[in-house]
Parts: sequence; structure tokens; C-alpha cells
Amino acid sequence: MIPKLLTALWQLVMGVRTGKRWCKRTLVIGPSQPVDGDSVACTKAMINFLRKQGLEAYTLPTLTMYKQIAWILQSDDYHPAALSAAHQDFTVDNLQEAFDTLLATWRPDEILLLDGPLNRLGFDPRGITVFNVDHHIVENEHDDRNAYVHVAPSVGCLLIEKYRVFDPILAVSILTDTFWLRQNMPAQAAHYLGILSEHGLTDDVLADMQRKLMVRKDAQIIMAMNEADMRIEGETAFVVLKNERPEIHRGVMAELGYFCHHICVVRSDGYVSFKTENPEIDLRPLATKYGGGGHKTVAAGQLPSGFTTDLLEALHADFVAAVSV
Ligand SMILES: [Mn+2]
Repeated sequence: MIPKLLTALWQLVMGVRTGKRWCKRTLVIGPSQPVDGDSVACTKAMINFLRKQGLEAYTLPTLTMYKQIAWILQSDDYHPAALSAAHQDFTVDNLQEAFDTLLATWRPDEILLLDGPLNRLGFDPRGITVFNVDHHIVENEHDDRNAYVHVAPSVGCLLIEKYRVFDPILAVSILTDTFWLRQNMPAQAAHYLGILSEHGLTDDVLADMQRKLMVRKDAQIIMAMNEADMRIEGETAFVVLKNERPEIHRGVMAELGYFCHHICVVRSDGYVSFKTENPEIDLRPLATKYGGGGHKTVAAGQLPSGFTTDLLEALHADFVAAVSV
């Protein structure tokens, strides 16, 4: 147990040093989707960081979880109250319900939303303040009472740079969002890995993390591609899946990356991923038009439920136009 006085002193010092005073009770979460190695690793790092100083921190169950990253969070990262309706893999069908159940027992002073904008929170925070740390720039960078939104390879890099969180697990955040230092500011990312290596990220730890991240692929990915509407023209792939599983969608994106430069994959529930290898192309206007946002060369959108074939055709035409430069 850390004496209350020390905790208060630390809160004060960090407040002056980083511009952020951490609360007594924080609920640390990622966006409702996508759940990925950045949001989950950052969640874990922040829980460790806050608890080390004698503060209370928990996360909420998520709507989805992947084998690759399921090892990062353990049961004690969740408040027992929030787990009452959760499945064995700590997922729930209804985030609002999980949050409301938690509130009945444990009310956080603040919700810390990592790696996604406020509109991806996925539930009504019931009046609790949300502080947002994100590297997806929708309009402008922010550094104020409600948010720290800044360009970076991953949110993990922002936690390192701005908030002096040096948990080795943040290597997962960096590897995930840069596709193993291949894109999205890879040299910057290497710089942040260097900082982590001075704070406990050893060769063994990093090798072990990578082994855990590289699990065998799901053969359902092949099946999903087989039954999808696949339009491949030259270097451009436009694919409409009959499947709505996020991990299958991600797998299909990854497979197509071996063959195509420009990829758009629509999930059966309307979630759309956009990706291009051409750094001259900006996919954000397209993603914004289709209800989403993201990075210049990797973005996502959301079609309304029950979307029509007309909308799909319009999306196809807009995507082809956006990548034809
Ligand atoms: Mn991210």
C-alpha cells in the first residue's frame, strides 16, 4: 500500500510536469471498435501505471477480443462488478449494460479513452468526464482539459512522450500500429522502442511478446474470401464480405495486402476498412464521407445498417476514384 500522502504528492508533481492530474479512480478503455493491440496494450500500461501510484484503475470488458492480444489483460484488470455479465474471454454483448452495472458498485472520477475519438466510446458515460488520448487527427491536434490528440505512430508513443509511462507492454502498441515497423512513422516508432528498452523492454521480453502476437491464422479467412463479392482490378481490391466477424475482416485485409496496393473491405455489418500503399493518397475525406475517419493511408468508415447495393456501388466508385491518382 502506498501512503495517501505520497499518492497525492505524485498526482501533484505529475500534474505540473505533464499537464495532467490523474484521478483517484480511473476507468481506462479503448474505443468500442476497433479493439486492437494499441488500445489494449495502452489500457494495460495505464492500469499498471496508475495502480503503481496507489490510485484505482480498471477497464471494461470489450465487444470483441482477439487471440493475438487476449493474453494482455487479466481478470484483475476488470472490476468484478463489470465482469458479472461477461463471457469467459472478458467480452460482453452490451457495453452500456456492463458500464451501468459497474457504476452501481464503482463510480470512476474519469474515463480515460485511448486510441479513438469520443464518438467511438460506444456507451453513454452517464455524466462522467472522458479524457481522450488519441493519435487519429480528425481536425486539429488538441492539448487541453478534455484531450491530448497528437500525431504519433501509436497512442503508446503519446503515453511515453507526454505522460512518461514506460511500461514494456507498450511495445505491443507500437508493433501493432506500425505493422512491425513497416509503416505509419516507423523510424519515430523505433525511437520510442528505444526509450522502452531503457525501461525494462529486454530482448527476451520483446521476443516473447512477438511470439504471442503471431498466432496461427484462422482458416475461416479463406472461406470468407471464397464467398465474398471480390472485385480486383489491377492493384485495387474492393471486397464485400458476407461475414461480420472483426477478426475475419482484419485477416482478409492482411491477405489482400500481399497482392493489392489499394484495398477496401466492407464487413456485412457495414464496417469498412480502407488502405493504400501510396503515401500521396489521402483516404480521410473518403472515410469521413462514409461515417468514419482515421489515418491518411489507413482509415475506416461505417455504412448504415441494412445498407443498399446502390450505396455499395457508390462506395466502390468513390474508392476507385480516391486511389486513382
Ligand atoms: Mn492506434
